[in-house]
Amino acid sequence: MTRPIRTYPRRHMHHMNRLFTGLQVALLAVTLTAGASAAVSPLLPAVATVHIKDFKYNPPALTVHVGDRVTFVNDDDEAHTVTATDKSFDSEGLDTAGSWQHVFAKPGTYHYFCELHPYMKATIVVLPAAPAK
Ligand SMILES: [Cu+2]
Repeated sequence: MTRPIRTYPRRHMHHMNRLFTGLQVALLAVTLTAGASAAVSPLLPAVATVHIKDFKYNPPALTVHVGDRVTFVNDDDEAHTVTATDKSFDSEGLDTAGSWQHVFAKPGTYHYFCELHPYMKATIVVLPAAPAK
C-alpha cells in the first residue's frame, strides 16, 4: 500500500511502535497508570479542535482570538499536514490519530492546506485578544 508520506519521515508512529522494547512498553504502561492522560501525546488545553476526516478540515472555517491554542487531530487513515499558505505554521506529517497544536500569536486570516493533498484547504481567523470577562 503506497501512502504519500515519503517527505515526512519523522512522525510515523506505527513504525516506531515496532521498535518498542518490552521495557519501553512497561515504562509506558507505568506512566499511563501513574495518572497521566490516556492520550498518546500530552495535549494542553485548547480553545478549539479541528478534526481532519475524509480529506477535509472540520470546521473548514474557525474564528479564535490571539493567544488561543488550537488542536488539530487526524481522524483519517491517510497522513495529512496542517500547513499555512504563508508558512507561519506547519504541523508536518500527522499520521492516523496524530495530533498537533498551535497557538495563534498574531491577528489575521490564516489560510492553510495539506501539503500531501493540496486541494484540502481551510481557514482560521484570529481576532485581537478577547476582552477580559
Ligand atoms: Cu492530506
